[in-house]
Amino acid sequence: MNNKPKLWWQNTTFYEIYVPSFCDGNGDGIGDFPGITSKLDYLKELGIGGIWLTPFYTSPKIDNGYDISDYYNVDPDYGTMADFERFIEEAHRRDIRVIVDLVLNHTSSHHAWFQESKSSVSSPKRDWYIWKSPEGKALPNNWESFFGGSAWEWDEPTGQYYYHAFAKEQVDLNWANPEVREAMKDVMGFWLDKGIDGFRLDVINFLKVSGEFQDNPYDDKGEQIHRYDQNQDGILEAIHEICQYVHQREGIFMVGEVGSEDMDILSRYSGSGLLDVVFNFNLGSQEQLNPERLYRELQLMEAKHRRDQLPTLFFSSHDMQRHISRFGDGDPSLEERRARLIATLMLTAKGVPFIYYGDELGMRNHVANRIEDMRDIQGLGHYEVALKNGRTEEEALAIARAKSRDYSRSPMQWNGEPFGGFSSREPWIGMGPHHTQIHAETQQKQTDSIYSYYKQLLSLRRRHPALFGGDYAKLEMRDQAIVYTKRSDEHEAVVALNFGSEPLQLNLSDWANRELHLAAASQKSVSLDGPSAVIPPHTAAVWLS
Ligand code: TEU
Ligand code: CA
Repeated sequence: MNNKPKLWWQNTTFYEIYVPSFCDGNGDGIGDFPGITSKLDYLKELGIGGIWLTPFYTSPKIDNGYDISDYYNVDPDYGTMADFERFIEEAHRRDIRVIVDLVLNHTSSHHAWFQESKSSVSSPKRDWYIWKSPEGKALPNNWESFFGGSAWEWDEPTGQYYYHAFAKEQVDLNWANPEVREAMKDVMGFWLDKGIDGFRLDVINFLKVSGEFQDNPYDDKGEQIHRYDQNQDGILEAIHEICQYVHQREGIFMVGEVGSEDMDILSRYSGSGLLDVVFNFNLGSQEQLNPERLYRELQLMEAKHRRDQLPTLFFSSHDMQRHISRFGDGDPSLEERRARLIATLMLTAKGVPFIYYGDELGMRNHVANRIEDMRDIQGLGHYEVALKNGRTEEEALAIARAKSRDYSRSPMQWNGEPFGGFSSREPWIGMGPHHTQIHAETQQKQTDSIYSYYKQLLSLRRRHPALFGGDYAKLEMRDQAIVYTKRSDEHEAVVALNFGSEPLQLNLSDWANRELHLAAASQKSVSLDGPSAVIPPHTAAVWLS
């Protein structure tokens, strides 16, 4: 990427809103559009430029909306079409762009297309999904669903199996069928006409499965390797077709979820004629904080992106645990300091940042202790499978907790009220820990809160060319610190992220050609003596010229 952004998304910081958990406007315990719209001033004040909305279309919500039964409507739990239109209008009025999450890979089993498809083997929509007749009732192959068990579901009336990479209520479409591709382009056109600014495309590398249906291999831990059910031949043609259609309209941004940590696989999917960017999970998905690994991944991102590609920067999502909890080593005194280091990395490094709602407040993981409190189909699905395989309830619960994605989905913590100001009644999912202390209302008033630190970083990133654009001039590891210089024309930024437990000495004149000023520090105590600086343990500092 050349260091001067030309397209709006190249210098935009996005904010992911998990729609059911952000703000409940009508008091039914579920987040909705009137709620989200009422919080746009908060987002403007924070300084974000784009919103990613998770699916809000009509859905039985087996997987919280990633199972769409009507692509042309808003689910009544989330409001009306008029509420959605008003939200777009109000976001745009504040110069906030909106991208919507679209699930092209599968529909809900309640969708009229699937109902038609399963009505008979000769249905005109039979071939819209992936049906297989094996010998007798033997499974077509060993492919596993991500939510536990086989990816094949038997349909007794028509005597065939259908394929589902996720829940059996999320049926995979057959993208080899041109009618499917046309139908989905129509869906995209519909939402573009509503004025949205782009799409986040769910599991976009799943659209094709191998036509030979070979068994998948297993790794040495016994986990299936998804070799034949994703990243298959023909996938890029399908994505190219969608992108060409969407990019006929100017300025529409397309970010793809390609669930892979392999940068060589990822890099196939973006660039000219394809997606604008893909989520690179390699950086933010580590289970524990490992600065060397972060450094290596940053180097790899630099090496593996061509100049027409830009990486993404994110550390939490609705599928991941919150980084503050993952990286805190269970030590409350480290959690927030490390979270501020990560925020600094995310908002100063090269790439398109995606903040996950509540991370700007330091919201912690929510833990469902009992199976009755668990909401996520991925946790619940594996629980059922474990019980079926003869595990005890206790063992099954442990497995379910390892698989569940509830951790990061608890309601946004707006204030100290019992339901966090999210809702007036008990929300659909439990509140996060310490929610009466950790919330927006107090943090907005405190200049030294993590919220205020995010706000400061966002403001720097919006203003400074070496931060919103810029290429790395240097990227190094010093003991346990990652240090980099970014440059854009005459502008320079130096960022030091001291993850270690010892102070870091830095001679700034080694890093930049110009005189720098300290623009932000994650703790108060960075000391400067001429061009030499001392950065305390677990502290980040940003200098600008
Ligand atoms: O996630 C895709 C995906 O690969 C996840 O299942 C991921 O592997 C898992 O969550 C890791 O714990 C997307 C959406 O982001 C997710 O919320 C949906 O459940 C899924 O697609 C199906 O639509
Ligand atoms: Ca509601």
